[in-house]
Amino acid sequence: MSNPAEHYDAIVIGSGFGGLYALHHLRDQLGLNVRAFDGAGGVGGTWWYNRYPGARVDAPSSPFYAYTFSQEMVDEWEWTETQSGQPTILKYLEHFAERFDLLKDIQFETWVVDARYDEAAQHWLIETDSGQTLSAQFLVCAVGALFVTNKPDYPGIDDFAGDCYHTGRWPHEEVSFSGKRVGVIGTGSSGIQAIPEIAKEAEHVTVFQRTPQYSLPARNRPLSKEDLARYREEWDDLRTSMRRRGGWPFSTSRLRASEASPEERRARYEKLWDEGGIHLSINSYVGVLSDAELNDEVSEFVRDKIRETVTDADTAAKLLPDYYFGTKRLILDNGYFETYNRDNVALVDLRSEPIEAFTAEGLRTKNNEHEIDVLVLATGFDAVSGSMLNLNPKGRGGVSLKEKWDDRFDNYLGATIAGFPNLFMIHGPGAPGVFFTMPLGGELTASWIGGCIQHMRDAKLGSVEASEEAEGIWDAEINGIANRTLYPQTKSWYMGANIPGKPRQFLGHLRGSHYFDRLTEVAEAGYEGFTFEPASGEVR
Ligand code: NA7
Repeated sequence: MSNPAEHYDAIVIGSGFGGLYALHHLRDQLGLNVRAFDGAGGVGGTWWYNRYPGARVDAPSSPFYAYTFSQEMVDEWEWTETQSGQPTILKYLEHFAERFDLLKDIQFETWVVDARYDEAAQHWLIETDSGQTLSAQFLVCAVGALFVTNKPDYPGIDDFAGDCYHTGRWPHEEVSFSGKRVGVIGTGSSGIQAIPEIAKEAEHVTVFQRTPQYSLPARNRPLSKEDLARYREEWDDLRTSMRRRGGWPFSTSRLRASEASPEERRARYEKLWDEGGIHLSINSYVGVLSDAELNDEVSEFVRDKIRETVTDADTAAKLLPDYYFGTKRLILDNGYFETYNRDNVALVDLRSEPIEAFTAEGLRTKNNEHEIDVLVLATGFDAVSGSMLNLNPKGRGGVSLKEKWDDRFDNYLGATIAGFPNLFMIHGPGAPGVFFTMPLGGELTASWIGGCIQHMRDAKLGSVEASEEAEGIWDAEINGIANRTLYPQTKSWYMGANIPGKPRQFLGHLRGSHYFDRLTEVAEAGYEGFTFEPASGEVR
């Protein structure tokens, strides 16, 4: 790999929302020579892989889960539903790639299998699974916050002889459940979206639930032409509002629970429940995610809704969540709890009835045998850090990311790592990721990366690297924010708690708007927390 045939200014890995925008920004707005790689067969990232039945965005309204920077894109794309399905979002990303002529610079079905920093040359050396070697001054990792799938290691799971699908690797060809007995493990967003759809078709569905979840009615509906026209007209203001208000252009509630009577609060929860989407979480009262007593009240309200919806009392009892509302990823559903009123759906509570082993025909729980034809694993991801560790770049001194992140995912600004010069992450640990609107977050991060690269070009600098001291300060900032909330008290993938042996650490920045202010401040202060080296020679 010492003398690669091709050299680029930047290599982008990944062509989801973040990677596509990074390619466009660096190539078309900064004039860099950029190459992108994706192991998938097309653009889309998360939306290319997660094509399970029922997959749809859980944003308040589709136009805001989209690129924001181009008024033309806003004007020409016809969103038709408030919560678009996966096929629509994938088409949107394909349209974006075509419209900005990005495809010619993306190599699909190509995995980057090695990435090493060459300190003398101040560039990254890249090797792909097709044997190509390349170099680039900058490596932009847009490798996805939800990419590496989590497969349970139940005894004998590989002996199961029927079809097995993970929601995060759903096949491209149609999967028929007709006449089939289906087992679904996992009731996060993916399971809760998929189960009602599978139940409509399958002969029987058994859901194996480890943790009962809060899920709010999505109330997906057609997007009116009037709303769409208004969004287009007011786009500049809406975009500013999204940037300022944590990702969505809606104000969050400033109401104080203590100033309302229990009856008034209940009436407010009812109203927000009827509105659907995330409103119960962001628009009820100040402090739902930090005040345990208030959270308990909202939690109990949702549990009451589950009791009202599910007709069989035993099943309803098993479905009642017992952690703090909103401290695992909030789920929006389209008829999830109602699905348990169907004759062909059964629920197994793994807390009282754990899985003991799989067989060729199905699985055995503590007290029962469950014969199934199809197994659906909706068991989530090694989230946020998993895809960077999967890439496992080797930084200064040949130290690998696996070594660096052995016990903590140290980073600076969620975008850089000490010891890994000229490497940038989009939606890495320490960034807002899912706590902000992912497409806008990707745009803002890629633009910040572009700004840093431009700064280096202007000053003829060869490398940029975060300091370990800055990482420590950043870690304290992230945890300081998280520790003022109830999030750390719940075992969730936000805390790394869904993967056995994964270091426990809050993986995101909870104050997205503040985070992007911080990025700006750091740049304006001359990239505080970073050290630069002058270019060692002609920067290739
Ligand atoms: P999630 O939210 O991580 O959900 C995974 C589900 O699978 C969850 O119910 C887990 O239970 C369950 N799970 C995981 N491992 C096991 C084992 N070994 N046995 C039984 N059950 C298990 O992933 P999703 O794909 O649904 O959603 C990911 C994100 O995509 C989501 O947050 C949105 O941002 C979109 P647990 O709760 O851990 O007890």
